[in-house]
Amino acid sequence: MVEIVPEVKKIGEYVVIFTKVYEGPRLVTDADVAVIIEDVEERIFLPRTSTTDFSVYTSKENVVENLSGVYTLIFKSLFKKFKVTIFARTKGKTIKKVLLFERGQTKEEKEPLDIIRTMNVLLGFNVNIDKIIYVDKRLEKLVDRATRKRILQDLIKPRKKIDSVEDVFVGIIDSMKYGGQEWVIENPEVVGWLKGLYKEGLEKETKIGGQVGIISNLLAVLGGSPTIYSPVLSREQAALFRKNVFSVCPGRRPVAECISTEKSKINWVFEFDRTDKLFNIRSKQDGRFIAGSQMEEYRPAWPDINNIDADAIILSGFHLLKKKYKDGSTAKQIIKKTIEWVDGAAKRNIPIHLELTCTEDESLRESITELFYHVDSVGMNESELKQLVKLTDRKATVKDSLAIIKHMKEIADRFGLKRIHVHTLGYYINLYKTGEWVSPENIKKAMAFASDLAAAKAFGDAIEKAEDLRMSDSVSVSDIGLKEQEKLEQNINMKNGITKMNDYTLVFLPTKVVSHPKSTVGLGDIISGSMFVIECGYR
Ligand code: 8BR
Ligand code: GLC
Repeated sequence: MVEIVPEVKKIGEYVVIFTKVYEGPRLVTDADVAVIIEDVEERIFLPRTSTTDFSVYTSKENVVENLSGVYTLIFKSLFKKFKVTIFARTKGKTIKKVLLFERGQTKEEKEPLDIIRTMNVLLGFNVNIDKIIYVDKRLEKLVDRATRKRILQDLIKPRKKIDSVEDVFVGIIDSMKYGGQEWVIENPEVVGWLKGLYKEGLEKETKIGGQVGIISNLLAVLGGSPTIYSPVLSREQAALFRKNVFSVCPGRRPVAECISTEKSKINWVFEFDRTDKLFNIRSKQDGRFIAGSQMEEYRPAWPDINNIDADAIILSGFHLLKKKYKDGSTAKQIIKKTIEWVDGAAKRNIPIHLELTCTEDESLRESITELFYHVDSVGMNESELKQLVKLTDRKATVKDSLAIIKHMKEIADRFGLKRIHVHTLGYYINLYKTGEWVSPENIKKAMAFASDLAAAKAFGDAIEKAEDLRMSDSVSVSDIGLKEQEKLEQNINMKNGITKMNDYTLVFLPTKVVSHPKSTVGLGDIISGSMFVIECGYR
């Protein structure tokens, strides 16, 4: 690994920057080094300087001299606060470091992408295949009159789980009315019916699914090399991963070398937008309904935490645990084992985030909350927040940011969380134990980056390379988000998106929203996942 090790000194009106470049323990004496200095207050650039013709401009007065591998730049400056960006090129590879110089001290300033590229992130345990299905008239034609009648009847009191084909339709329509949901398939015959949808030409595409699959691929696209743990990994699942995603099996190896099962874990995702209709019932929003299959093998048996090298951990997938398995083990036992594993990671000071998903079964939801006492952070959308609060307060609402904040605070207090994050269509809210995480300014940077990612993904369907992030440049910030911001400024004394609430600090960000998104499945995962990783990089 190549690393830039800089030292900045201010002597009278001169600034001296010494830079060393290391490749592992070896000092690189023939690197090309370029330095850009930026006055942060006045936003003035000094001429860029470099050892060779590496940079576009070089000035005669300010030259980086290579003194046997100590690249030295001396220049005159009265700036009190400035930013130094150092580039080093060796063997055709260029790396960058950004420093902020203020009141005689230097501090490293990291950019979100640099963090993603350098953090060791471990993600466990849900990886699945998402079969994306069109919601249109062709779907209606698959059921006869009598079934249609039953669907319309069942809509009055949905079962919130799938025992029959009717339940799949009820789930789609209920999600169109009240927002995206995920129900578990309890009858294997329905799986057969869902598998047949491709023959009807209703299957739009096959994507990687599950929080672990989605977030790890995103980190890899942006230049990271995350590690996953998945108890179920078929050849078909493995083929959907980017090449720089690794897996523990048990050592850290390329995903393709860690195939553990023949059978894939498959979910069916019915994506709809606000113009879609099913049996003349119109959708009220863009969203999706997920029919989730259950599998005996789909339960974690965590690898030894002491053999794992991680700077941050993201956990998810507990919503698909079965209450009871054939060998007699239960979801509760699996969660208990997970807690022991989490405590092991906590002893090693590795920050741990739990990402929630729609969990219809109340007792499973209740068991999942046991994990809250042990992790540092939890993340969710507003409907998942509502499901959580409903465990204790049946009348809970999440109608606006004030209601959401009230519930976030209750949960943070109840479980002693260091961090809780909620994303909605239009704004994100994060709540932190003051002084126990990172500065609100850096948190805002992480939130803004996550919003750009979500906008780019909604706009273009997929992010294939880091440059695709630019697609978010043309997307504007949501009016709903801006209105809620005003409300919070008036009601809870928030300034610049930040306010204190007893032991907690709240950070609010109105976010970019694409008016006609190409796809919405997995957006929440990339928002929560990228934000948490970047914040960990600022710790
Ligand atoms: P979940 O996947 O957890 O449901 O989160 C979905 C999130 O995706 C929303 O909270 C919202 O922030 C984001 N999102 C959606 Br849905 N549609 C979007 C759009 N059109 N533009 C930007 N973000 C969107
Ligand atoms: C849940 C679903 C998975 C989907 C993901 C998207 O994990 O089980 O199928 O890809 O949510 O957020």
